[in-house]
Amino acid sequence: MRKKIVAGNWKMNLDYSAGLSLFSEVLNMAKDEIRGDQKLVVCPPSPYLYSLSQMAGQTTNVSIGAQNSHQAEAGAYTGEISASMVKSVGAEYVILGHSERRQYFGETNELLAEKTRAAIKAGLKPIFCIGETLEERNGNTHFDVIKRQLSEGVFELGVGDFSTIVLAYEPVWAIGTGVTASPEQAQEIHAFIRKEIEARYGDAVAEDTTILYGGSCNPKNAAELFSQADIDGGLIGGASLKSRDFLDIAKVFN
Ligand code: 3PY
Repeated sequence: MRKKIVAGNWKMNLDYSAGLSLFSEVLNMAKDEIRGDQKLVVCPPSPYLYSLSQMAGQTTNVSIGAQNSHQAEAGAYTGEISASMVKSVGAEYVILGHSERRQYFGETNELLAEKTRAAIKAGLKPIFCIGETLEERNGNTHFDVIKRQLSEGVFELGVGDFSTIVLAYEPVWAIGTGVTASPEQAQEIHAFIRKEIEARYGDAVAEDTTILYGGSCNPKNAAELFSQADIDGGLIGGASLKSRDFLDIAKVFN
């Protein structure tokens, strides 16, 4: 059975004390409300990673993730953070390839392949984001775009390394816009992604890969989205900044 994951991407929001309060609420609620076989991943701004990891302690169903990490192990890269640094402060996951990184920081599939390799080498589990723009969907090239993001971004990994990855389908037109893909639109792409994984790595790996939906997911639309056969949870933006909303989304699996 593949893992059900609800991950919160706080992006560049909340000051330190607001971040600690929010995470403490999430931890308390998760104790009573989250099933043992489910996973919550909280991805705060990097200066908070260590404190949140300490707070989570031995909690097994709440993990911490970074929002980015560099492709090099160390060196003269002012302002950057390596995957091993992220790992050393207690994080288990790292989001790679979010469309905001692709759009504002020029991250290409090739660069993301390097970042993914570095993250896995450091012992992190990448949450690797893919998704098409509105233009690409309207031009009917969305399947090609997703296929290329997969083949250039993660499909050169060996099967063992690929098995550490969580994929997140986030249509760019649904990020921060309040517009969500319909459950049918999302399921169509998730099924396509799973088929592509099957073609590359075989049926068992495809069946085991967790594929999240992201993009304006909230407590109102989560149940319908997560009830689709190939949607295994969500990567949550704005709604992860409110503990009640975040947990209500995660509770859909109860
Ligand atoms: C969103 O829901 O807007 C996201 O970008 C989640 O990563």
